[in-house]
Amino acid sequence: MTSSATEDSISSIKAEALERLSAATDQDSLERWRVEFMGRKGRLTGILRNLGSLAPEERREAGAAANRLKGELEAAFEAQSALNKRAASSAPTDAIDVTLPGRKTRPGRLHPSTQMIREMLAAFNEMGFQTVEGNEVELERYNFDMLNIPADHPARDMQDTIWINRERVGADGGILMRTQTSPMQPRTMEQQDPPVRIVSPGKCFRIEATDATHEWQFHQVEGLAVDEGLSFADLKGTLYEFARRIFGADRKVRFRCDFFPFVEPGVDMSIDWNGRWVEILGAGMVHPQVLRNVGYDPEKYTGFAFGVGPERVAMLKYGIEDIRHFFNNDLRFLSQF
Ligand code: FA5
Repeated sequence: MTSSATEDSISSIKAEALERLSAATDQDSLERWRVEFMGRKGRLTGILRNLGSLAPEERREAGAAANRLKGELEAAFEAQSALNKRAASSAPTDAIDVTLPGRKTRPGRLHPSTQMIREMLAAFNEMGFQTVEGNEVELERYNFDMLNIPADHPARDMQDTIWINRERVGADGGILMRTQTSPMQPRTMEQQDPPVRIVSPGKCFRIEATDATHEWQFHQVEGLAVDEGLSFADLKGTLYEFARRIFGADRKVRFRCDFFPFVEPGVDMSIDWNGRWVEILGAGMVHPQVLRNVGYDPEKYTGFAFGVGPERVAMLKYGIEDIRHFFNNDLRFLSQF
């Protein structure tokens, strides 16, 4: 073989090797390429071996060209190998593997507050109360004025109420996040004549120093019954029956006097929790002024109302030690219900 023949074959090997290398996009074809061009019996090695048959002058030139090619092919090989590895690692990992065994889907579930509210509503619905829903953003008129809560009552203060607009505008007053579901009492009575028998669930908001039994957002279920001849016995009977349905017949229940400006007399009801009384609701006979405010005749009609906290009820029913679990969105808590 002559030197020029060797150089011809070096440049044709180079062209072919580089073209084939760019098509070797996986590790197997890359390895086949390496064996074919650079292996012990490979084509470049063949040329290097033949150098011995050339005259010394020609050998030097052809040897230098062959070594240059060797260096170029080695560098091209490394570059292609790196390219292949990068492509493999950035390949989509969410490709569907049809050989994987099937897994059970994890269905979502209702929030524990929602479950508790539904259970409570079902109990009251069976006793003849109809469910109505109200607004979370309320007018001062319904949250306070119509409920006989005086203008200087501390609950209207910045410390308890989250105000959207504190400024009084006409009879509606300011705008606030409702602090209780009781605005649904005058809202319902304004819309219909007695008899009334409703329950109204929803979220309430207060500026609270939170602790194990107080959140700044929580739910209430309001209840209201107005008719001729309703008495305190009806109130007690309804709430006893509610407690019996939710907690069972054996759970101890306690009524105590309490004050709310929109009832007279007023009570709260507590449930026995390991020897401790925990308050779950406020209640009472609807104040005559509240009936007058909506145009009902308090000489003809009487009524009772109550506001229950479903988170407190759930805590007692399921032994939850801290109300703050309800709104932390921790699946370890939520998935237990
Ligand atoms: C009221 O909100 C009255 N509107 C209840 C009422 C209705 C009285 C009708 C008379 C007639 P009180 O602030 O006590 O009252 O709240 C009633 C219930 O809501 C409490 O017993 C408790 O179960 C729940 N509750 C009140 N504040 C919180 C709070 N910060 N975190 C969690 N639950 C609360």
